[in-house]
Amino acid sequence: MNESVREAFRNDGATLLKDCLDEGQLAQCREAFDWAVANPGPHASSMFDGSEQRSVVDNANPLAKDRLDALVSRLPFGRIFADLWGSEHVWYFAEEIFLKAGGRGARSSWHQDTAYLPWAGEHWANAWISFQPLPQRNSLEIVRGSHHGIQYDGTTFANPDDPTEPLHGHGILPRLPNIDAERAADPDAYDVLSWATEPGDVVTLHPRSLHGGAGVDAACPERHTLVLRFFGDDATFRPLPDVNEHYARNGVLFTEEMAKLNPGDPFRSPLFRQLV
Ligand SMILES: O=C(O)CCC(=O)C(=O)O
Repeated sequence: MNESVREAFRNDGATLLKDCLDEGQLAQCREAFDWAVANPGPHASSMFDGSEQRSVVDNANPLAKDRLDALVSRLPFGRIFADLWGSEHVWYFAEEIFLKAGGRGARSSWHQDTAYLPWAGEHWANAWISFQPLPQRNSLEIVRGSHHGIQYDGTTFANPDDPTEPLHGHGILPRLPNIDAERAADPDAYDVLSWATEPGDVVTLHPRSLHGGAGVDAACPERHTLVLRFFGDDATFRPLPDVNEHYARNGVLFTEEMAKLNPGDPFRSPLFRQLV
């Protein structure tokens, strides 16, 4: 791997891995994605307006775990992230899926995954794998370098009038800025990265990066994206605020396993498939 790619990920918190997956690997990812849509887990949310607007989001579906653990063993991400981070070991955490169809809206609100997941350290990455060619304006957007900036509160994702509605609240973490509103007033208000992608390309981002966007429109009416999450040697447990009934210090995924970890512990568990 070229040093400039490592440097981009380290400094910017995101980079495009061009032609990362071959046709066969991509077909296996697509099969796993389609299976996950057809077999939703306990964290799934979906919307269908009865005509054409449809969205599905699911996260760490326990029904899909064995299938996805087997899939990632056949993909090149262990080797890629070991090299990208300079980590001796790489583990697979879990997946998230995003289906957006109907050609209107459906931007993902800006957020940092680390407002929802008890994670700290440099060796974390989401591999964002979309199955359609995406113009830049329909692709994921990432605020450059924000993985090293402020840890904001999350958004509830539940208030269309306020995309910054705090997840944890009580003023524990700073409220998210309204990035879309600020950019509407000044397009240069944030240094935002995004790339047009072709099937086989993978956008990889540090999950603490502020990211969002990737809506659909008439020219790009549909997007199916499989996100696979990985971590390495410099990944630790960082408890979340524990101040409201919706969230615990361990987050909402693999909570029993997470309860065994103390602040600053290496993020390890036999539950997560070691790839390298
Ligand atoms: O694809 C999207 O709309 C959002 C992606 C995302 O939030 C993530 O990869 O963590």
